[in-house]
Amino acid sequence: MLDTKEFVNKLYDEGYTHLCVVPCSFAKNLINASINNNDKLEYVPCASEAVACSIAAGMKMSGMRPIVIVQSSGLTNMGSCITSMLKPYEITFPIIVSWRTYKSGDSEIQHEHLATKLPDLVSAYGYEHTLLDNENLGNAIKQITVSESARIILLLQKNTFTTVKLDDEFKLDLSELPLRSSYLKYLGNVFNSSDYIFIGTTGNTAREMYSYMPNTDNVYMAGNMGGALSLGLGMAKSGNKIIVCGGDAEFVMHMGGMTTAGRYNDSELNLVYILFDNQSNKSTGGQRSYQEHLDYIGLAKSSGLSVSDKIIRDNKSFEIEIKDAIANGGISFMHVKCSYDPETPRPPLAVVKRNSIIKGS
Ligand SMILES: Cc1ncc(C[n+]2csc(CCOP(=O)(O)OP(=O)(O)O)c2C)c(N)n1
Repeated sequence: MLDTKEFVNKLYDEGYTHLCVVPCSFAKNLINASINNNDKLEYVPCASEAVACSIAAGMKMSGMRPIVIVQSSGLTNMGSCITSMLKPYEITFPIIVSWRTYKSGDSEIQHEHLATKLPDLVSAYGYEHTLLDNENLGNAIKQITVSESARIILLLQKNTFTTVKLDDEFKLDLSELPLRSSYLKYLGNVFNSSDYIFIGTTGNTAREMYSYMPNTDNVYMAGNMGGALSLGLGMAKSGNKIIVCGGDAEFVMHMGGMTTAGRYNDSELNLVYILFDNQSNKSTGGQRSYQEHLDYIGLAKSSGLSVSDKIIRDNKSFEIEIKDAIANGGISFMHVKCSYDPETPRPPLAVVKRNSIIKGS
């Protein structure tokens, strides 16, 4: 393993200035070390990998020294930036991609394809790939400096970095807010014999739905981060009644989906997006999403969704608002603040695969 604090210090000594990141649990300790030492190596949390890549390109063009860190599924989001910006404009900087693996029978089906095809994808982008050395820190730093000016993508394996806890001053305190499970249990009780279909997003929302609302008709969207509202729109357009249980990081990843959805907000449709906002990426290690500057309700409203003006922070308000959203029809949006539940198990493969069953109207 690499000593994470030393690694960050060495990157700083080499002149690196920023880590442009969409979190992955493989990079959790590196992200924590960067946040703890933000004056040395600035942590730039990004809504999507496309955003991370473009910011890094701009930084490099302006004389800064960024490093991009994303997970394998996110490398696909960077495709346009890599092939139509980095390549033709000959911009290079280190790109570290965590290589998610897959075991047969595992329910993390979002990683199955790239578990074997990641090198082919890297090659199709016109890059070579190298495994980041996870034993020799000096060599790992050298690999990074080489990739500064070459088309090489560094692949990060699990357990490469030693444990670094986030300093207390950077930790979130959500203790005043209801647990997400309290809202989910309510949905589970009210909708258990209804014709509503629930979509759970990648991250912990889907996992918690499996534990806390087992008797509703649930689609567990293990991957496709950022696509839940659009998936819901597609399903709702054929007459299905849909409620999406989303997360704050998933919500912003492809926020353009909301501007498209707003065009279809009419009473024929039944679609509710509930943004369960725990201000963090719970499932990848609890990194803050740093999105407190966002007025989610204002964004949804100006995109054309039906919203109530209230940020929901308690169960009673939640019950009133979800009833209203259902009664009014159209496409509704709810911003619900919540705190952390203990870890719950992932839905098993057979349950996740039910996603592929066509749900007719
Ligand atoms: C394209 C892509 N990039 C990154 C990830 C890694 N990832 C999985 S879940 C997640 C964070 C989800 O956070 P949020 O939506 O707020 O839900 P929470 O886990 O907090 O409930 C991330 C970054 C991914 N699955 N796909």
